[in-house]
Amino acid sequence: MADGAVETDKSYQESIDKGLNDTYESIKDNRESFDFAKDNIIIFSDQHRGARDGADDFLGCEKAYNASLGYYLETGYTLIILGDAEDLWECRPGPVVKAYKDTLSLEAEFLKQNRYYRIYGNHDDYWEKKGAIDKYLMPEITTQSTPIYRGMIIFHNGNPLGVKILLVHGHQGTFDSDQLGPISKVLVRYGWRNIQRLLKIRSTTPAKDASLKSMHDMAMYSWALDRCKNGDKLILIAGHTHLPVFASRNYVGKIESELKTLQDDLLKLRTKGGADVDDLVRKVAEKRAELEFIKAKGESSGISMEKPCYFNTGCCSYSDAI
Ligand SMILES: [Mn+2]
Repeated sequence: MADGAVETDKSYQESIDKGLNDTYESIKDNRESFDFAKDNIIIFSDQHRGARDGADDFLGCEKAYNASLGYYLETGYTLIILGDAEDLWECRPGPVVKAYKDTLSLEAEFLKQNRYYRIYGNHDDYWEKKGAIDKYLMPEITTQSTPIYRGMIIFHNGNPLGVKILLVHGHQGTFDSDQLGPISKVLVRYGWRNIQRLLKIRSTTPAKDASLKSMHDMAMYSWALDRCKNGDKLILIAGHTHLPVFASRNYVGKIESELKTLQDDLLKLRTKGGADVDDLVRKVAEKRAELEFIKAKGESSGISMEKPCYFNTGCCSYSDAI
């Protein structure tokens, strides 16, 4: 078990394993090669764009997001959108597309330059049907149609090391997605979701529940680690939890580990005796303040996993865009 690991329920893990295995199998041929020494890629997920009402999570993020798109557009980056770009559980597609025409037009500029890929999540799986994309998304923004994938694999040109990066939204295996057949999906979308909206019942999804977030992160990490241990050189990049994870460490995990290093340094300095410790005490105190600040913001507990085979893109739902 990794440091700071969160116990994962066995049946939950099995469900996530199955969901990710099924998706991985089904998208194995959807591969793109890049020259990672030259090609820059930016991945955003979980914008949850709505209709500019009180329930619209993207509203506060719009300025920072559009500014970053402008920056990455001019600097030649390839843009990958990793799911839940629109919240089509809360809104109909037409009004959302209309509300964010400028943002979508910016995304379309990447598409025109063949620097755009898009993967759907659970909140925008409406786009799995090409007809829906052509009807709502494309005509408003561009005449160029683009597929929106279930997932994709990217790798370095020629793949000399055999390393693959799997890109999926990360909802695979959860109740809201792969466990539902097409009929159930329709019932959920048009039945349960309406009741939920009316009665303001909150979904228990990883994006909203801190302990589930950590459990879900651990489940996705464990799946990727298992694949690696079985000889598949795989790095998993997902979104969905709204919790950024870089090289298998979340933000809290990163700050906790930096704090521990500073505290150890301080202890060593004090043991030696005589040295001026004030500067280091201040650094420890500032790091502790940073940790308590992000914990109070609702970030879940520290995750620090043993192998850097899992990354999470976080979300685009805050004014600072993370
Ligand atoms: Mn999601």
